[in-house]
This record gives sequence, C-alpha cells and structure tokens, in this order.
Amino acid sequence: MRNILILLLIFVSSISIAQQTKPTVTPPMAQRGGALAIPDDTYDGTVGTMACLTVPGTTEDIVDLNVDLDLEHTWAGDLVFKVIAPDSTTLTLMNRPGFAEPADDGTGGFGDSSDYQAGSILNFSNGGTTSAEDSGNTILGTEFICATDGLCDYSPAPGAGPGTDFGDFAGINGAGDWQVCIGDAGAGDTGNFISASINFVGPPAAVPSLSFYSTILMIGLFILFMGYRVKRQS
Ligand SMILES: [Ca+2]
Ligand SMILES: [Ca+2]
Ligand SMILES: [Ca+2]
Repeated sequence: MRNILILLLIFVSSISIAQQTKPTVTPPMAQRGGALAIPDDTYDGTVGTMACLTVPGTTEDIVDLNVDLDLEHTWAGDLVFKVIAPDSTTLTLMNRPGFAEPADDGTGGFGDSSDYQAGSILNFSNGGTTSAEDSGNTILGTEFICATDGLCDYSPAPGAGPGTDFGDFAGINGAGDWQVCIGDAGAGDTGNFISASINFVGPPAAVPSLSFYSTILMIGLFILFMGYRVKRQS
C-alpha cells in the first residue's frame, strides 16, 4: 500500500512540475515581404499612393509586434512609413521626419535630408530608443541613418498620420495579410523599399491557475489520508 501511495504522489508531482515548466510567451514569428521602387512625390495620405509590401499574418491574437524595414533613399524627410493590419487598423511609424506636417496628405514642406542605405535594418517598436521624428537629425544630408549614426531602433512618431503606437494592434486577431507601406511626399529624391518583416508576439501560453495546484494538493492529501486509514485498519 505504501509503495502505491509513493508512486501516486510521484505521478501527481510530475504532472504539476510539467505544467509549471510550460513556456509563458509565444516566440515572435518573423515574416518577410519582397522588393519595390518607391514612387517619387506621389504620397497624398492614401495607401494607394504608397509602395506596399504584403506580410503574412499570424493566427494568434496580437499582444505586441515590431517591424523591421530595409530601404534605400536619398531624403528621409520625404518619407512616411505605415503598417496596416488585416482589419485596416493603421499605425504611422514615421511621418516626414524633421518637418511638422500640418496634415497627413503629402502637402507642404519636406524634412530631414539624410539618406537610407540598403542593408541597414531599421527596427520600429514601442521600446525604440529614438523617436522616428528625430531620424537623421544628428548627421549630414549625404550620410546614412543607422549606418552612419548607429541609430537603428526607433519608436513610432505618427505626426499627423493615424495611430499612436503598437498598442493600437493589441487584442486584434493577426490572421490575414498585413501591409507595410512607404510613401514619398517630396520631389527629386528617390529610393527602393527592399524588405519588411513583422515580428508578432502572441498571447502567453496557458498556465495552470492556482485552483489547479490546490486541486492537486487536495488529491495528494486525500490519498495520504486514505492510506493512513487503511494502515490503521489492517
Ligand atoms: Ca513630421
Ligand atoms: Ca540626402
Ligand atoms: Ca522624393
């Protein structure tokens, strides 16, 4: 009887330990699009005037996400970056840095003259150390954001565009096609959108509740009690 009790307790304990060691966060899932020329001076605030790459979504509900961009261009202050969810929720990542656009319609002046170099991957996240509006503001117009200034991690700065930050996507289901888009609102300087990837963070894996452990403990105590009674009666 005692051996059976010990085996039962070991079994119950092993279930409990297995449940506790489950991962609590779904690993980010990187997705990638293709390559595209950015049309010069066409941006009017609509997606149809931007160069967009499609990025496959995730079947999970979104907790957070961040975006990697690779592009080449000779005038950062011409550019608007947006990420658009399958349900059309839109976050403006950057809006003509160095220029306080009165509206998100491509009109008015232009911003910082710095460049983007292919292969220097920019990351946009809520934890980005530099506001996207400050892109290139410490370097010359012929120097490269990220490659020259070493500043590659940016937080969203929507300016007059839609959205606040990546929290805008929290709670929506990620299934379907996402779009990452670049618009150009100033004549003369041009470039190419090389790639985009979205790192999706899903909900935490299910972790047994406190009541689960309480139930296991109660079962263990019950088995011990019954074993004690059987021993007393024998
Ligand atoms: Ca701006
Ligand atoms: Ca330039
Ligand atoms: Ca341009």
